[in-house]
Amino acid sequence: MKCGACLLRRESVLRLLRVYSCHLSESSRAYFTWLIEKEMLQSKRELFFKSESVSGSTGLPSGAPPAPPVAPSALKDALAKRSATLPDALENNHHEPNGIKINSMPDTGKSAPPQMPAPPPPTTAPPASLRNTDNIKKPEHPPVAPKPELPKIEKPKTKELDGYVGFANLPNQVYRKAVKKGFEFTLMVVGETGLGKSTLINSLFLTEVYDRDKHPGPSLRVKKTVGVETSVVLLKENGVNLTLTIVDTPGFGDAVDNSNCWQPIIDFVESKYEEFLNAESRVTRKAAPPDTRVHCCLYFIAPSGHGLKPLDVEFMQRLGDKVNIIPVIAKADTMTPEECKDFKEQIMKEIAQHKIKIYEFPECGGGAGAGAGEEGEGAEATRALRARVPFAVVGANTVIETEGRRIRGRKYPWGIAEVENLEHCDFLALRNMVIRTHLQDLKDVTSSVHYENYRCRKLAGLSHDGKPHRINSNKNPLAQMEEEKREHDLKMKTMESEMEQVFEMKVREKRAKLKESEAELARRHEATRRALEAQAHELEERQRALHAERAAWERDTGLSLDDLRRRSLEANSKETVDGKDKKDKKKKGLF
Ligand SMILES: Nc1nc2c(ncn2[C@@H]2O[C@H](COP(=O)(O)OP(=O)(O)OP(=O)(O)O)[C@@H](O)[C@H]2O)c(=O)[nH]1
Ligand SMILES: [Mg+2]
Repeated sequence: MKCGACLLRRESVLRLLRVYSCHLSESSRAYFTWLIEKEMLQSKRELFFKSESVSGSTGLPSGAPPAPPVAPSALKDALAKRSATLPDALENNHHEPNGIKINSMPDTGKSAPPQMPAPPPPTTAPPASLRNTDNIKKPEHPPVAPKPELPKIEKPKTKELDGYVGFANLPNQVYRKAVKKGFEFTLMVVGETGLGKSTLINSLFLTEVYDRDKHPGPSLRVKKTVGVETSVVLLKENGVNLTLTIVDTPGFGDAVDNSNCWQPIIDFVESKYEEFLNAESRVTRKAAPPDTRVHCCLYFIAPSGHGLKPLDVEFMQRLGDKVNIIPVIAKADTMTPEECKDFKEQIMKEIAQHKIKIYEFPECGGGAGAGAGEEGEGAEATRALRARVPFAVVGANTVIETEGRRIRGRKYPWGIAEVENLEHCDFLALRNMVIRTHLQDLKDVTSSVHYENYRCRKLAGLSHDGKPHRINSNKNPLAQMEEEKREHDLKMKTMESEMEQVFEMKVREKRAKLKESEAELARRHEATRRALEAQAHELEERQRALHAERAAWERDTGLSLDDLRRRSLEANSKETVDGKDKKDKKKKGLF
């Protein structure tokens, strides 16, 4: 390396040369300037590194590099627990008694570079469906865009560090940040009515996710879920917060016509993707918009023992590429273990036969019980989990006391079906899988596969069935606008003619109705007229009969009605006169 004074001298010579270059021809001057610039840049660079090395020689201690930060004991414990779930052990790292891996200094007495820990293994393996590229649904008409030439990225070389820098602490930072932020998870239950969806949700979280008044215990239960119900609860465990969103859907299958009964559920799932996409695409957006997407869907299969119903097949086929489906056999306490085993085999056979996409466990599990360094144990646990699919579950809201134990279960005269007993059902395996070991993987698959599919479809202008609803090519925008305008006009004309047709139809209907009511009125009028005529006729008949009766009576008695009337009038007037005389006499007697 040159000394500082030499470098300064070189720079002043270069400046002089630049002044001199003004007298050169155009082309020579350009070349000369370029050369001088290059040289000056080089000398500046060298001067900079010179000063860096000078200050560096006094700034840093030449002794041992600073020890890595020691994690607080609570954090250590948490890390120890966490490292127990990491599938791959870092073989070259030393282990502290509490299970935390801390870089140790080799005992050489001299300052030696600390052993750098290998990058932490991912807590979850990459989603299986990501590895399986068949799972990523590509739109049928992807927009064809010219491929931009990407700059070549060189593979970074591995460098040995001379000391401890501190980035080995990165996993701790991520861990702390994640714990502080908390976790979000959305679980959906779908299936026929009365299969115990709402009951299982309560059993899953060892708490009444639903209020007791709204959802009384099994013996009192009458409530039937009638719409998509969303309940959000904040669960806390060892300082970790989990915001759990439960989506309970109304049971289907009991209607006469079940066509499209899946639509409200598909709409719900897609509306959540839409919300997320909108939040992501805002001009001013949050770093991490709230994730309300459905991460897991427990699909309840009736314990019929015969296999999937056509409705189950149809439903799972439609929902399989939109959400992580985990099939579940409901009310497993109604089957014997042998029946349950056969039923599971039958269901898996049908799932494969109908090419239904269900959630696939990642190859080397999310670490179900895999301790640090225990290679293959995670894979073993995953294999065991896979063997249990579809999970046969029992749900109960009641806690029973038996032999001094308090257990969730269903009490029968012949015994108790325990919810959390792996010999009775797969409830515990399901809960461990969804919450303890694969929650993050479920979220990852939702985000990187299902949401990406939706996003891709949406941005490519495809409808949910994968058909293009808009011409989308790399045409010039004006032509595209023209085309869209033409389409719009055409649509308007079609709508106009449709409306005219509807209008004409309505007018025809109205006219027909008017004619009908006119005819009805005429009919009623005619009927009334006839009734009146009949009454008049009857009256005439009666009158005639009366006259005949009178004539006969007059003939028989020799009297006429007029004579009778006259006589009675005379008698009346006589009575009146007699009465008056008597009164006058009385008056005279008084005075
Ligand atoms: N035998 C048995 N009965 C159960 C089980 N789980 C729930 N039940 C009973 O089944 C009935 C229906 O349970 P719900 O949880 O309301 O069923 P649901 O699927 O939510 O019904 P909808 O809301 O109509 O869709 C209740 O009487 C429960 O006690 C189970 O695992 N085994
Ligand atoms: Mg319900």
